[in-house]
Amino acid sequence: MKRLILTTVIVLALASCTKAPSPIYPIPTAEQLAWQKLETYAFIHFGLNTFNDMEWGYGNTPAATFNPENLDCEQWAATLKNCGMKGVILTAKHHDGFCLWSTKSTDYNISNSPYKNGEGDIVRELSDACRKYGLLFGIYCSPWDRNNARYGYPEYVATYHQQIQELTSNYGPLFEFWFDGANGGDGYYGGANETREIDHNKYYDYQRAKDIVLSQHPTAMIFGGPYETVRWVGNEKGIAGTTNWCNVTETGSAWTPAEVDVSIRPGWFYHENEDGKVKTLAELCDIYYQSVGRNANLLLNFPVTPDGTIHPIDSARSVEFYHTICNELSHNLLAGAKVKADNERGCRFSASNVNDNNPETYWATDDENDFGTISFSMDKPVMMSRVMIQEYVKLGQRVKSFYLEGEKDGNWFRINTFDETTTVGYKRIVRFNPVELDKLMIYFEESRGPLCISNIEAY
Ligand code: FUL
Repeated sequence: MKRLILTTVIVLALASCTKAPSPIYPIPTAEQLAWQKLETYAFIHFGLNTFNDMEWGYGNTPAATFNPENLDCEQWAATLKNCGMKGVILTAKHHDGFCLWSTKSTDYNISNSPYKNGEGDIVRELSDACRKYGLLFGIYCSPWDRNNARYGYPEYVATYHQQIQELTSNYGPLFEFWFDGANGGDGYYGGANETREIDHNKYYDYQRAKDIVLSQHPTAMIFGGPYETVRWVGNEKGIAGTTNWCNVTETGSAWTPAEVDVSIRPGWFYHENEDGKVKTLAELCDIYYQSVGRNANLLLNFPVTPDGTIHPIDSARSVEFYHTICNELSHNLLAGAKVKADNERGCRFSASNVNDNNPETYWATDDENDFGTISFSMDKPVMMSRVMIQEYVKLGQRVKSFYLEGEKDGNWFRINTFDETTTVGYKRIVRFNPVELDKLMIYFEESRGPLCISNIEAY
């Protein structure tokens, strides 16, 4: 009997409880959401270009010039782990067509180089090191191939698919596959030395290419081509827009979050004359706030040296960068603050969900409230210079604009953020000059529907 009463009470409580807001499409897949939580991972550009001081090999550089003498993929993995990277994407083949594994698809590969007397396989070495160091592994395989005689003809497409097949079959789980966007132009092409143009959306049969990847790696993200699941941010400077929606694509309105790719040096490949041009700590921190802080993932490139290691300057700088960011965002000043909102949907959608440390709970407003304010009262005045906001993006990205106000000794004032404050998405971090506050207020001015905010922190 007691049990019956209890069940009835629970059922009644649930029935009287408001429904969750309806999703606003598009919404992310579970895989896209997991990918977005990675936030930072590394790129490695390494290949024939490394040994010939080039960025875009023409496709005729001899394979014999590939000879790293102290190659150590564990040094790469350890370095990347030490600077907080969650994974690494390797240029298994760049535009010059040279393959870092002993592919059956072309002779232009590592087995015809002096490295380990032709027995080497860098895709294997790095994927093994990643497993050992707890990093995810991804692959870049350039569709453009300036070496292949049949590039531009139907036969090359089968060759390209074979390369993808080999790379997706033999090296364990992949978290991302990169089809680069640079396509067609001049090249060696087996000695033809000419310019070949292709229609990159049609030529490569990207549907098939994607199917090959996903059939073995169903959770992998696809970068590039018409069926991509993550998109290029549009520049290689390390900057996402202050307004950054996850539903902007060339072809439609699918959820396609942005990835910010940028090199720690000016070039993607190593050049000795860039040893003094490694990005400064301040530049790297700006890049972080302008990528991860603007609802995008950061893909930070490390050009491996001809020796076969990550250069000590790059390694030291990136570790310093990681520690700086960790320090800046380590102590949440809103933990324990009193939270109040002007509108709450009720039940499990209360405002206090934004600082309960649980990404699965969120503050939601009523259906007619596509705006709202939330305030935090601190026990004692605190100095802050950064606010982080996260939407519950499982139900879609909503916020279109917001701003911050602070209160000190009873006076309210607007906080001048460095960035324009428009979209939020999975994560938005805004910076401002340090201010001392008793209270913080966030005004969400406009949204595509009721607000769904899962987390708010300040530092
Ligand atoms: C570009 C390429 O052309 C560059 O060489 C580099 O690989 C970069 C990540 O993508 O499209």
